[in-house]
Amino acid sequence: MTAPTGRPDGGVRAFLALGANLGDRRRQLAEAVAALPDVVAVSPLYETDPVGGPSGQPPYLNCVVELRTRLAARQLLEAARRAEVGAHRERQERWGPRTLDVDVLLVDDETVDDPDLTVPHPRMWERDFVLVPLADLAPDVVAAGRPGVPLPTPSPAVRPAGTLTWAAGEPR
Ligand code: GSY
Repeated sequence: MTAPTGRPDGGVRAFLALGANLGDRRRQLAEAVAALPDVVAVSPLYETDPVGGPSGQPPYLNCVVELRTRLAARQLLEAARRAEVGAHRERQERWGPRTLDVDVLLVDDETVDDPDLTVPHPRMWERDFVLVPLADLAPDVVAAGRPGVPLPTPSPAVRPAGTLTWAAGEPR
């Protein structure tokens, strides 16, 4: 594991991916954004075909948030878990439908390789439901992670679904 390098202002750039395919998806995402620490930007929403898991799952609503934070990846995982509990998520079958999933994607150049946390997220570069909203917020990051590959764009499997109005009622 390496610690984040930090910056003179004390914060680093981090990205979390949010997804929901049960319940009031938009509300759960909005409440999660409001509960997460140090959020500075929220991507547009996308309605996306489920990847993996049992067949017949409902579509996901996905977005990515950008943080400017002094928290390390481990602390961000704890914040993500708290947000999931807040959405009444029970930890059930792997890849199964859920009211809220929050994944730590990137925390500056920090790397973690623990049984319960791998950063950068090990599957992020294969998932258009992550890459399309991440490219909206940080095309530089996506381009650097996939040199020579065009930026991902919406598709029939990753459909624009508006923007989030978060809990306080303010558009982000
Ligand atoms: O890994 C996040 C949960 N998840 C998703 C998701 O958020 N969106 C889509 N489209 N498919 C998914 N499969 C899983 S598991």
